[in-house]
Formats: sequence, C-alpha cells, structure tokens
Amino acid sequence: MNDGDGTRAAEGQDRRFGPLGTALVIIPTYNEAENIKAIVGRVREAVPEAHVLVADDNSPDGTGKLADELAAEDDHVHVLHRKGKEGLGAAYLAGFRWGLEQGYGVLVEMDADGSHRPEELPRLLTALKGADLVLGSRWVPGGRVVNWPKSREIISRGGSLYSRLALDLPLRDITGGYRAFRRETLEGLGLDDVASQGYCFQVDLARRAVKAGYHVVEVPITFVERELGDSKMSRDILVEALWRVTAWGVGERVDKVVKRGRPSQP
Ligand SMILES: Nc1nc2c(ncn2[C@@H]2O[C@H](COP(=O)(O)OP(=O)(O)OP(=O)(O)O)[C@@H](O)[C@H]2O)c(=O)[nH]1
Ligand SMILES: [Mg+2]
Repeated sequence: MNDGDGTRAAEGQDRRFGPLGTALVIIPTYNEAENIKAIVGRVREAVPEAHVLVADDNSPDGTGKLADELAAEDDHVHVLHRKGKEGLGAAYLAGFRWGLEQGYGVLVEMDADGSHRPEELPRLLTALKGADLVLGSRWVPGGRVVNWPKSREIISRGGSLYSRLALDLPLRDITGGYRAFRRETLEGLGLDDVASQGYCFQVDLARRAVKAGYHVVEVPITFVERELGDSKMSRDILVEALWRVTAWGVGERVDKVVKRGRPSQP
C-alpha cells in the first residue's frame, strides 16, 4: 500500500476513521451487453454484502434491459436508466448522487468490462478503513496491466506522470477508474462542477481530494484489458484531458504567484 506523502498521511495515520457502512459499487455502462452479467455476478460473489448500481446510458445493445433482469432477481442490484450517452463522468456523478441519497457509506467506481477485478475489491475496502479515498493503482509496486499493448501503457503512464508533475500530486495512477470513496469524502469534494469527460473526471476527483487534504491511499491492482465489447475511449477524450490538466496546472501556479505577491496581513 502506498501513502501519498502530500495527502495528510501523517495526520491520517493518527486520525480515527469511522466504520465504513454498506458499499455501493457503481458500474457505468454503454453497450456492455456481453459483460454486464459476468461483472455483476463477480461483484456479488466477491463482496456479498455490497450493493451494485448499473448506471446505463440507454445502451442501444440492450445492456439496461439485462441489468433490469439482474435487478429483478437480486435485491442487491439496482439500475439507473439515463436518457442517452453523456459520458462516464456524468453517469458516475448521477450514481454518486443516487448512492448518497440512499445512505450508502462507501461508493465504488468500477468499469463493466472486467478491467477492474471485483476479486480485488476486498483489498480496496480494507485499505479504506484507514483512508478517505482508495485508488486502485497500476503504477505502484505490485500493480500491473495484463494484455495491454506497450503503446497503451506508455500513454497511460505518461498521462499519470504528466498529471502528477503538472498538478503537483503525490500519486502514481491518477487516471485510473477503480476507486473507493467514503461517503464523507464525496460530500466534501463538491460534485457540482467536477469535469465530467473521460479521464478528466478521474483526474479532477483525485486532484480535489488531495488539495482538500483528504488521506488518499493507492493500492496495487492488476488491470486486465477488456476481452469483450468495444472501447468508448477516443482521441478526443485524451486530448481534452491533456488540455484540461495543463490549464489546471497553469491556473494553480498563477494562484500561488498571486498569493505570494500580496502584502501580508497586518
Ligand atoms: N453510462 C455510461 N458509461 C460509459 C460511457 N462511456 C463509457 N462508459 C463505461 O465506462 C467504463 C469504461 O469505459 P471503457 O470503454 O472501458 O474505457 P477504457 O477502459 O478507457 O477503454 P478500454 O481499455 O478500451 O476498455 C465501461 O464500463 C463503459 O461501458 C457513457 O457515456 N455512459
Ligand atoms: Mg475499459
């Protein structure tokens, strides 16, 4: 387990974290008919007490209907039907709101395509007992990726490194999407103006958590490339993330310079 050193780690260790409460695993879906049953089944088996929320953007391939069938058979499975494709971030934000309203104590992000292995969720939840936010991390010792072409690994590692340097974050995997939040953390982050597009969403949440002084812990995971269905990630999403991270980084540095230039209070 890796403590982000700038994330109030020292205080975090002294701090008493409250009990976790019931977890809600939010799975955003767009055209995941080939994956949805398997992933929900694996979550239910790995952490039987957890609930699952499928946040489906009216997938043309009928994923939402399959999720309804699962929900009809299992009172731990829920479905949020959304109007149409609005991006993964928007689906998560709707899922977080639903989960907070329903009173869940932990909210988990997990992809539908098997890249985030439900069997590793118990380790994330154990780490959350002593943290405000746990990031499943490919790029800490013990973390790895399976079946990724070298090019994809270079882009992902490069994206995290760039974000780490531009935003001055003590984290290794900043774009990953396998995460567990305490409800209090999400409530404290202010979700109304989170950037909701693709990787920006993950970077923005991690950045907000660190800047707000939350205790963020990275836990190594094995990330498995999707075997079935199509990727929804695009060049546009990557370019937007690069552009936004750069703008945030420049904004933070300008703020620091402006603050330093101000006369000190009498
Ligand atoms: N509700 C919803 N879910 C989405 C949307 N876009 C992507 N997702 C889901 O978000 C998760 C991550 O998307 P992926 O396409 O797997 O993205 P990725 O993991 O970066 O790309 P691959 O490595 O190619 O799988 C999957 O469960 C998708 O079904 C969307 O617009 N709406
Ligand atoms: Mg994927």
